[in-house]
Amino acid sequence: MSLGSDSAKAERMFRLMDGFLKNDSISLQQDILRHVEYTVARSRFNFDDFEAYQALAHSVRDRLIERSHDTQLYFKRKDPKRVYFLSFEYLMGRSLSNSVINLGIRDQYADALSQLGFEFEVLAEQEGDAALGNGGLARLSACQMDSMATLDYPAWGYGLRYEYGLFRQVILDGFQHEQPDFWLNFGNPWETERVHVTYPVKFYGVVEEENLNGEKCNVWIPGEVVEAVAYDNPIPGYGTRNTITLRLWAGKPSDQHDMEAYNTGDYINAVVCRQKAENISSVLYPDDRSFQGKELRLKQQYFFVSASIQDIIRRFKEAHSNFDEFPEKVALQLNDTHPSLAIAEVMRVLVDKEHLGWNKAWDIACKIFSFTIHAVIAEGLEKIPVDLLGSLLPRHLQIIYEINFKFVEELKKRIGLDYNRLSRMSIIEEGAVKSIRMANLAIVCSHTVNGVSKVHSELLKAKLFKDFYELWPQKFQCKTNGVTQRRWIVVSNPSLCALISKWLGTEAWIRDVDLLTGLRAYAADPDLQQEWMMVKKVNKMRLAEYIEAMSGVKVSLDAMFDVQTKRIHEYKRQLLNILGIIHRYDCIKNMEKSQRSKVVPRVCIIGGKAAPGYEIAKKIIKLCHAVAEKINNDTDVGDLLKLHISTAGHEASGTGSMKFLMNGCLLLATEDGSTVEIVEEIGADNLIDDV
Ligand code: B1N
Repeated sequence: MSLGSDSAKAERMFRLMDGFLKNDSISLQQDILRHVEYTVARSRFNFDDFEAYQALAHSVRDRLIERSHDTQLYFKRKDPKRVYFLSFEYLMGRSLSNSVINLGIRDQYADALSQLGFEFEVLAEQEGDAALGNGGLARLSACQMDSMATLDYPAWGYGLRYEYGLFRQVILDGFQHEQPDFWLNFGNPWETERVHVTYPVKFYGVVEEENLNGEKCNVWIPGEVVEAVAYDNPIPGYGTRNTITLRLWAGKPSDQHDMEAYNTGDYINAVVCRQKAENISSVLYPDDRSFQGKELRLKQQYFFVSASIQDIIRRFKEAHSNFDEFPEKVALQLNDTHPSLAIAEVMRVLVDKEHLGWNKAWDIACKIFSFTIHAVIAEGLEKIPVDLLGSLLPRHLQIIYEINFKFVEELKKRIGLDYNRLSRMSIIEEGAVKSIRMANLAIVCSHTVNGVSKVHSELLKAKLFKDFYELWPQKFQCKTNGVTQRRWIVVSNPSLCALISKWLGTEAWIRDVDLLTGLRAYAADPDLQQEWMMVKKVNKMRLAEYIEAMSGVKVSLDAMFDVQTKRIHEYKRQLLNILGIIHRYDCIKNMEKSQRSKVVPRVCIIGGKAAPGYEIAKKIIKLCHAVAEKINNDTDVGDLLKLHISTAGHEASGTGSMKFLMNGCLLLATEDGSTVEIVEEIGADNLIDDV
């Protein structure tokens, strides 16, 4: 990648900046101190761990910005087809360690910090989580961003900048209580606010027909306009300069909507109303897999979709004037149905603003969208009440009706007047509450539809979307989920990372995960096995210390740690787990004392949040605590069984198991989702079936 401009001015700028920031120990120390002094505004002779973390983060951010500029410049020149990933949720977690590892300067930073009297690991602990998502789907988005950056894709991620991430869980007397996660409290060093990248997003109002050069044209006169402001988060690839952007939108009051429009003469109220705009992006909905049809959620979805589409079209128009080229330059990936209003929005822009004509616009839309489904059951699919959509986005409702009308007409030609099938496939669901089936809309428009594991993808074809599969078999694909080894081994388990690199004799596996199979050759080597056990033991000690610090429960290092950490859901069967623990307790109690020495001691660890309104899940949490209370205080059973509940059949894929497996766990699993493929991958000789 080159800076490239040959103008004299650019040359001079380049010389003035003295090239790129340097990564030797002295330069890093200077940068950190400079940020302590001028960014954090603390004396460089007196600053604490948190201030050191802030300065460190800003010095890393500088390096990310350099790469991000280069990346944009490079792709602007090359003008390749860009992939735009639209997701309502991203679980990025912490960025510091991940960034310095991907930049390849972790050791240099550690060295620089130790010279300043700080420890990298300690400062890294100062960072909070960016928890802008619920669980698997949101973390998958984050892992995909890391992979796209690493594989040099010209990609962008788009989403919403929630001010409150997923609620914090507090346990009082065994019950879950929710507390707000105002994660931006101490500032966010990773993001850049782009005050000039803003777009108006319209809501409510009416649609009027106008005459434009003899042609009928629809004009949407909004009742409310909110400004979307871009916040850019750099995502560095590993071992490459490619640094892509996760662009998150925040709501700001719009100046377009003149204060007079409130027409009240009441200045105070007018200002208070403006302030409401910020509410759009304020809070993440904490319910996953249950769908409620709330207006604010729909507003959030349209808000981020509309801003993203405006941004994408602006970028396209900078280099192109003919929309025929749009599908060669733009690919839009819909992460579940949450961003699927993008389809109606693209149609609205192409037809009403760019005046392309319906057929041409539809032809373009059908070439640019692809759709990932994460749901397993029909009840999990989003349905938007027609009345709600019609009031919030009147023009979009018209467009969706038009798409559906044309689709159903076409369908009649293909399948005849099979009214049952026609009504099943229609984008509009008739019934007590007439609603829009967002998944049907997304399938009709997308060129590709994928499930997230083999069994899930087959299920979509055989059950959930059978009618669509029979119509368009070529659209349906499987893209089994994965997780990035950069986060889930390199960042989270440095000693295992060192072991793997040592035995493979290379770090290439950090880029290409398939190379891990090279370890097979040494699997039987007693030296490797011993080193591996040692890594696990040390990690186990760290976990035991953490458990004691968090809950006061002392656990034995000789026990087997039996962990289930994920959202609390009936289908995930935490209840089965806890019943199993009660049974084990019962067996130990009823056992002859002499027999007890044969029992493998266990520490059972259950962790996860319940959606605030999910009563049964909350009761499961209380049950776990009640059982733990009983078992952990029974001196008769001692270390043979301990239960720690962390406060922190229907699975489409499941990704948690991958994270544990790549760190050397034994997996006790149901034969669903990705487990089936995990068995294929590890081989039958590593499987105990039917225990
Ligand atoms: O997506 C993950 C899968 O590994 C899991 O099996 C699957 O359950 C999960 C509405 C969801 N499905 N649906 C959601 C999340 C948020 C929301 O508001 C639905 N999450 C999944 C990744 O493919």
